[in-house]
Amino acid sequence: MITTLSELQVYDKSLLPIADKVLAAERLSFKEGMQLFNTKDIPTVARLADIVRERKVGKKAYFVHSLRLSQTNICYVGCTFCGFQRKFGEEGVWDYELSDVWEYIKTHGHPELTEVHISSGHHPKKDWQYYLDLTAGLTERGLQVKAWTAAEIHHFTKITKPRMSYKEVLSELKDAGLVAMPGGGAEIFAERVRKKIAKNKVNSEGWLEVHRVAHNLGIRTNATMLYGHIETLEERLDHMMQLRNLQDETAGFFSFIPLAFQPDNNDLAKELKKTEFTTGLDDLRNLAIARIILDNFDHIKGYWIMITPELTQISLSAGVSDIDGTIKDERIAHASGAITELGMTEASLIKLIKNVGRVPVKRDALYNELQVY
Ligand code: V47
Repeated sequence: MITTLSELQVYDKSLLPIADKVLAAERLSFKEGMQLFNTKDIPTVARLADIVRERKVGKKAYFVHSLRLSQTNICYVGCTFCGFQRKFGEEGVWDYELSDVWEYIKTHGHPELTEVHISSGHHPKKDWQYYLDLTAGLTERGLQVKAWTAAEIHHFTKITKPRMSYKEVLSELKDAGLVAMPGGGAEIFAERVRKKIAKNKVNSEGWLEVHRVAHNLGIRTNATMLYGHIETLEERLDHMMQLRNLQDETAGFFSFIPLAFQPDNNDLAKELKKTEFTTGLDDLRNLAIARIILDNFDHIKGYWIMITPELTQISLSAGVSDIDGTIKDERIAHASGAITELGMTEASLIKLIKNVGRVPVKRDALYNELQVY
């Protein structure tokens, strides 16, 4: 492991004080974070991130045997970056009743499966009991339910009668079996951007408050950030800083997952006339800076669905310690043009990690280690 400045070979000498701080495990300021975003010396940024990663997890790299469940794509929110959402009666719409979900689990389930990660829309008509029964039914089938973004929790408070609080909604879901929450719906916290791309979704204050309440109830969660559209680099860093502050308060986040904008079949891409994916360099820089800035997060996740398995493998040397999982049936990124497979086998994930000299660790939804390969 690199421990001295001379071993680091820093090309951009203005980064030396930052490198010093990272080697001494000291926290970086906003200004220093911006210096990392503005330097052309990405190899140094990646190496610094790798030092932080190694300090946290050593040679281990984590994955989960998971299944993505998108029980509906009906959504009334209308985020402009989303190609997944449909209205009733539109082409390509689907909407599972509970019996359809149990069939889906029968078809896709198998003994290795541990986590079901639910990713779907804000349905205008489904009642509160549906979500409790869905969570309970999956739990009864022996699966760990990682579900409901903060945006959905906010939506649930609106469909309960009388209107329940975040705490009440989350407590009932926890009693039904919910073990962890995904990090979706965070997008970019800066209201300037949020107003343009996700104006009907929970605001950033609400998103953070749902996670605060979840953490206080003992429900661990993740956090995402959608980047590569109209946000500035300052707004990316501000997003990370807000997460770092909340993590200082609650220590409830497991991992941070940057989500690279997928530029097809959505209004935002059309408006921006954007047809190209984020660059590999930007993806890598973003992951590395997240690893350095979010010193209180255990994991930075490289989401192979959106940045490809190849770049995810490289990102293991730039701060990433978790590569999500088998997934099997991803629908949100693919609705917006993702070019990756819908899922990956466990064997491929293990190979991806082993080929760069890391030790694959199969984990469950709560990061308990199930098997070390
Ligand atoms: O909230 C939607 C994003 C999220 C696009 O917690 C898009 O482990 C890029 O949250 N381009 C859902 N992103 C997925 C998600 C997630 C993914 C992987 C792991 C975890 C975790 C969570 O997908 C949405 C939104 O931010 N999204 N459309 C798009 N065109």
